[in-house]
Amino acid sequence: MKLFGMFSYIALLVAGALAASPGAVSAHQHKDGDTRTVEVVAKEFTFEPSRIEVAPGSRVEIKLINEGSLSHNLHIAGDGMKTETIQTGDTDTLTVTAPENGKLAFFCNVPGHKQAGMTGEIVAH
Ligand SMILES: [Cu+2]
Repeated sequence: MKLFGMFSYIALLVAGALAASPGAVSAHQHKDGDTRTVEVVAKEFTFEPSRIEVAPGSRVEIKLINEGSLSHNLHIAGDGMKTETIQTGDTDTLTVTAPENGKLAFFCNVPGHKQAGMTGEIVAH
């Protein structure tokens, strides 16, 4: 029974590896069970949490909540994905696909905020 379970697991891994080749995007869509929502609180001048650990290739919905007194947003470095700039008490969501390994850096692009410490990272591992 235990052995059979292991074979099933290996079969799933092999199936996943085959599916991942050219159709990487659709393979990830099959992992919808991996999509999770992470609430990130923005304040002056931090994101909490500033480090979000996710499964490689999984989809993560980031729900940005502004609990500060200034406007904030969340930009993914390098790929142009971002939330709206939101006011105190507002929220906005952004869905990102985690890298297969490595990390995605993010920051608030309201002038001066990144420099003041509003940075974070989504780490796949
Ligand atoms: Cu900000």
